[in-house]
Amino acid sequence: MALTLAQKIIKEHLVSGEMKAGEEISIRIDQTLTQDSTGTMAYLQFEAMGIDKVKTKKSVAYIDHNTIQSGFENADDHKYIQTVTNKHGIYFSRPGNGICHQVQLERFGVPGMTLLGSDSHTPTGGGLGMLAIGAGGLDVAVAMGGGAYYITMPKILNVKLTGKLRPWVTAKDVILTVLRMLSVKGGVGKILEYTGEGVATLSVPERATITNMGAELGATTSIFPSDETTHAFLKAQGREQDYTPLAADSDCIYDEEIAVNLSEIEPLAAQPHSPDNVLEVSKIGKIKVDQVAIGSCTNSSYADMMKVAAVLKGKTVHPDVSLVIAPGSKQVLTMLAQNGALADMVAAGARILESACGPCIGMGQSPKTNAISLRTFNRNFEGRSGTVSAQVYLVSPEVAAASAIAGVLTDPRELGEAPTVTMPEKFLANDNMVVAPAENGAEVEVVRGPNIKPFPLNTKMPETVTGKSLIKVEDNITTDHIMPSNAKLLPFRSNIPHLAEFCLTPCDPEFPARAKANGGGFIIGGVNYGQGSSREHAALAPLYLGIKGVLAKSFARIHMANLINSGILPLVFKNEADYDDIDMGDELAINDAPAQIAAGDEIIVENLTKGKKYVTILTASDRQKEMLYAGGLINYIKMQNQ
Ligand code: MIC
Ligand code: SF4
Repeated sequence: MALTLAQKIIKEHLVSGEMKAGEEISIRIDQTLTQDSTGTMAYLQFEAMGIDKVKTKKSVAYIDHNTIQSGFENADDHKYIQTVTNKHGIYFSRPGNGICHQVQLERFGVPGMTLLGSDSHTPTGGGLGMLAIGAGGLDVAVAMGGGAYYITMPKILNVKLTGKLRPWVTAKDVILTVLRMLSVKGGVGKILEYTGEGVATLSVPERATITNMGAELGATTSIFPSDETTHAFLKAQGREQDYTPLAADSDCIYDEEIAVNLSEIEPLAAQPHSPDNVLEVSKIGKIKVDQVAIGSCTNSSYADMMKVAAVLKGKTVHPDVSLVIAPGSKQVLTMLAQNGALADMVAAGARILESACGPCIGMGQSPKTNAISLRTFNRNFEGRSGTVSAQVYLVSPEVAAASAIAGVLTDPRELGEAPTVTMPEKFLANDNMVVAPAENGAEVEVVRGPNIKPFPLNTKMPETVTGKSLIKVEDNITTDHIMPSNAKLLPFRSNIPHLAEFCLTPCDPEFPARAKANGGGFIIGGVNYGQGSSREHAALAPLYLGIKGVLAKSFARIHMANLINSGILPLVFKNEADYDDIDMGDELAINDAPAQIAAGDEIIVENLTKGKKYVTILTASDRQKEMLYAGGLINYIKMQNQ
């Protein structure tokens, strides 16, 4: 049978299940990545599994998120991750080496392999023709231990690219176009596969910008073929041996298809507060800008930075704009330093940050009150910058640089001829900031600072699951709402009791106290509940607060998996109108819960306060049902090992 590229890679890695959209399958994982803000938890869970050495082809732990060390916590976490990875056969990318997705693309990604990462932007690897998927830390821990990764077989959506980008129009504008077409929930349950003659016009880093931000569509992943462009990129990285040509069969059948003509795209921006709120820069107009931030795993490649440097060269940043730039990796930063582009940036007035996530996750550089901030990042959720009143626009590096000079949002086409940046024949490859695992792990002592607290474990599912409706939230609630992350909270990623005090507080500051006072209960959510990051803290903090179930109109993929991994029921209203019926404080009950779950997909939730019954749907495989009975994945694994 003719297969798409994603299907080919899945077939090659299939451990169980049938490759039919909607069916549960499991796949073998070749590579894993973790970063520090999800890594501490993932390694604590890996340790709990009692496995000596990782069983993957390559596992890498990055330190890139929690890099501001304003207290001992982050440094303690770094040390814990460095020692625990050294012990268990995992490579350690030291702070300063770069953002996980950028470095993985440059140094480790291999076309045709599977990559599972405890970060939602892991699909960046799809730019190299990898099947790269973001997941909760626990799923990554299981994969490191050699366990298969379970997903629902996605539909394959063909994004057919024709034409060629015009000057000043970028890969960022391509993915913003797709976001405008499909919305932040349009990719749920799908893999986006890019094909067509337009593919050959895009470089690997440009492809990676597109697959990276596929996460904002809610897609399982996105993938480009591996072709001569991929070959040249890997060769320039000194990794020609990792190249294999890969493409879909010419007669394969896609479940869905959209067409994007690259020649028609204009410079775009995603307006506050959602990545799909997209409009042409020229239509938004020349709004005054207070901050410009360039970097992140979406747009911090060598080529992006060189274009920014070319725009800034010989100019001065507008006096009312703070321009910060974080080159994506040590490779990029070193090359900019050597060829003089860094000097052009500094001379123009840019504030250079270390190669890390930085402002993208609110780790510093929060803008001023009511600021307009232009960012080359991938998420502009309200408050994510660390300043609740800030208005964040997502733009290309070219728009960002042009606007930093002008002081107002600027369509870079006004600048005349666009700079041409060619890929270097050789990237500067020096992996001296990647520490190889110890030969003899048994001799390594794992260092645990006082910030490392045990993670919460659920208990077996009771016969009757009861509790109050503790909060009712709108559509598109992000994990940034559920478990806010900023410079003040990120240092506590290994301290769930502390984090739980902030759970859902952007929606309702009283939620944690109410949940505790009631001994837990239920969350009522709208459409696409839990979109955004892979952080399982958005499930672990509710678990700690006693949350038993979330009743929502629909869920984002990774968050739903994280809830089940924590033994929390993700239930979807069969009839969306029932959402309106439930009020905060209503007493809810699921009678004979395990029996109802065993009997099928429909679970009856009773509203004891209103004397009503709601039909909800639990989309869970038999294996996930077992996990729910056991009280989460760790308890399930423990039971199986008994
Ligand atoms: C994000 O961009 O939201 C993060 C921070 O990278 C998260 C991971 C995390 O919360 O630690 C993600 O995308 O998964
Ligand atoms: Fe880091 Fe931002 Fe990328 Fe998340 S989206 S991995 S915070 S750069």
